[in-house]
Amino acid sequence: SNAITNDFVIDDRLVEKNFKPREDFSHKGTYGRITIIAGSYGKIGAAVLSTKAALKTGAGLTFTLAPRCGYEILQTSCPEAMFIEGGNQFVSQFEIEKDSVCGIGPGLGTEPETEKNFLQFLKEYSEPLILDADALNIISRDEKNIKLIPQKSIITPHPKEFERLFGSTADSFQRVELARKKASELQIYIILKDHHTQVITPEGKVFYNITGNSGLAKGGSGDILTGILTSFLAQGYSEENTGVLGVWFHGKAADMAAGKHSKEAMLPTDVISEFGNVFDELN
Ligand code: NPW
Ligand code: AMP
Ligand code: MG
Repeated sequence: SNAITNDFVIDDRLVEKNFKPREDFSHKGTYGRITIIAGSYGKIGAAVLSTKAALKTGAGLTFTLAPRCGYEILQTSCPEAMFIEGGNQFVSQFEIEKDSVCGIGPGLGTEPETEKNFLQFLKEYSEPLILDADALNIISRDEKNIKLIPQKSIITPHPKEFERLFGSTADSFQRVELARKKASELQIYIILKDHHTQVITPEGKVFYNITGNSGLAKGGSGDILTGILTSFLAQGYSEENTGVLGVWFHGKAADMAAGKHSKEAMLPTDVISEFGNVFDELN
C-alpha cells in the first residue's frame, strides 16, 4: 500500500482489518435486507447465482425481484429468498422491498419495457445501488443516463461494459485513469472487473485485487460478485470496504474452488460452495 500514489494492493492484512465477525446478540434484522433485481426468460440462472451468493454471504433477509417465468426456479433453488414478481418474461416494474439495499442487472435483459421502467426508477431513487450487467448496458444507451446513477453507488463493469459506458481506451492503464476521472465526477465507486480487478473510489483511490484466477473466465462469475457486494453493503460495510472485501472474497473462493476442481472444471456454483471456507479463514 502506498499513501503517496493512492494505489493499494488488497492484502490479507487490509481484509482482516475490515472484516466484521458476526455478533452473538443479533438477529436477521441486524444483517440487512436486500433486493436483487435480476433475470429474464433464458437468463434466470443469473438471478439464481446472484441470489445464492447474497444468501451465502450472510445477508439477513433476501428478496429477488424477477419475472414470473423464474418463480418456481428461484423458489426451488433458493428457498431462503422471497420472490417478488416483476413481470412475465422480463422485469417491467422496479418496486423494491422497503429499506433494502438493491443489486440490479444480472441477466435482466434490455427489453424496451425493462429499459423504460428502470430509467424511471433511477430518476426517483437516491440511495446507493449495486449496478451490473444489463443495468449498465441500459444506462450506456444514452449519455444522459449516466448522471442518473445515485451517488455512492457501486458499478461493476467488465472491460466491454466499461467501454460501452465511458468509451474505449488504449490499454488497461488508461482505463484505470478514465475510471478514476469518472468515479470522481459522478461520485461513484467503479469496480473494473478483469484478471486483477480494480476498485476505484470517488476520492481517487485504486485498490488492486490479487485473488482470483482464470477459472472465473466463464458465464455466471460476475453475477455472483453482484450478490456478494449487495450482501456486504446491506450488512453495514462502507461502500469502499464492500468493494475491497467483495472482490477479495470472490477471488479467494475461486482460488479454493480451483484447488478442488481445477480451473477448467470449476463452476460459479462451486465458487459459491467455497464461501464457508473463506469465512472460516476470516473468523
Ligand atoms: P470479446 O468476445 O473479447 O470481443 P456482454 P455478457 C467482452 C447475463 N448472463 N476482457 C468480450 O468481448 C449477464 O448477467 C447470464 C476483455 C465478451 O464477448 C448479462 O445480463 C447467465 N473483454 C448478460 O447475460 C450466464 C471482455 O464482453 C463480451 C472481458 C450478458 O452478459 C452468463 C461479453 O459481454 C451471463 O453472466 C474481459 N475480462 N469480459 C445465466 N446463466 O443466466 C468480457 N469481455 O455482451 O455484455 O455479455 O457479459 O455475457
Ligand atoms: P462477468 O464477465 O460479469 O461474468 O465477470 C467475470 C468475473 O470473473 C469478474 O469478477 C472477473 O474479475 C473474473 N474473471 C474473469 N476472468 C478472469 C481471469 N482470467 N482471472 C481472474 N479473474 C477473472
Ligand atoms: Mg457480467
